[in-house]
Amino acid sequence: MKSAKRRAPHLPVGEEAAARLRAAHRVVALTGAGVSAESGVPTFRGPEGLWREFRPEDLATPDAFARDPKLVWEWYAWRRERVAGCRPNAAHRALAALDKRAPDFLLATQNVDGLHALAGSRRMVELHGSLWRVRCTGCGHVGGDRSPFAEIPPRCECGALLRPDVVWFGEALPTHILERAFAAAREAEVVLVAGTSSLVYPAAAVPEAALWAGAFVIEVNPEPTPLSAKASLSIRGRAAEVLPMLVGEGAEVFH
Ligand code: BV8
Ligand code: ZN
Repeated sequence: MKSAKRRAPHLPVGEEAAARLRAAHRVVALTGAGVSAESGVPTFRGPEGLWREFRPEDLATPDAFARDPKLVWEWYAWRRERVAGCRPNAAHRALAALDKRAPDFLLATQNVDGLHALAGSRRMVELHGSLWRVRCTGCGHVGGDRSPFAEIPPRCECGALLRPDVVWFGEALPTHILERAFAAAREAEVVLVAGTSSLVYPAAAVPEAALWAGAFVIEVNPEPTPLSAKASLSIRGRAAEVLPMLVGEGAEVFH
């Protein structure tokens, strides 16, 4: 039986959120660029999200790649360089701890930076792919590692162009990954949504599906988002500060 969705008004929000997370058997977490902001990874919509004068939406599309694969690869090479110097922060570590603690857990991330895996998250799906993988536009081979490319744009042994193994705007997410995220969301008792502007779909529909199914949804973001009014609890704060308190024994500091 799913725990009551209604708030416990007598409890400070942080303490209630921590209590719900501790009591839940089936937990899902959804993260976005805000969780990696404190590791120095540029967010998409933040001021530092821009590369040269391009908006991410201009470069992260099949059309942009068809038009100018070199330009698009220069952008991804620049992001790989930036992220290579970044380390997981306390938010990533708190989610890795939650993965170890919760009986039934899934982390669905929109981030392509690989920091959740570096922090030790295991039960996880990368909804939008990874900066550290490439896919051949000819033979479909998927591979790649963290070493810089010998040439930009890089090519596959078969001679065809390689592309980043990420989901571009206008492209469908891998069905098995999407289904896993929505199935877990529909079964979850508690869903933790951290560091996302909740603007990009279908990722932003994951907590909505959970709410429909009666889950308790906790949002963590310094700014309000379109999800804030719908969430069971919306906590204003930075992920690296709030998530350790929600997951750790330190919830009492919310007094
Ligand atoms: C698809 C990989 C169809 C690439 C990414 C109109 C309405 C609704 C939807 C659409 C629409 N028009 C088009 C669409 C669909 C589109 C979409 O949703 N567009 C949006 C912009 C409206 N979606 C798609 O195109 C998807 N595909 O629909 O396909 C289809 C279906 C079947 C068959 C064929 C086609 C594909 C979407 C995936 C695109 N790829 N990334 C790459 O990375 O290069 S999306 C990319 O942007 C990220 O992965 C992420 O998802 C998104 C950025 O969002 P966030 O991560 O939330 O980051 P953002 O900067 O926005 O916000 C950061 C937040 O953190 C802020 O709220 C901030 O306050 C907070 N924050 C800051 N600091 C902190 C913090 N929080 C906590 N702690 C802090 N310290
Ligand atoms: Zn190939």
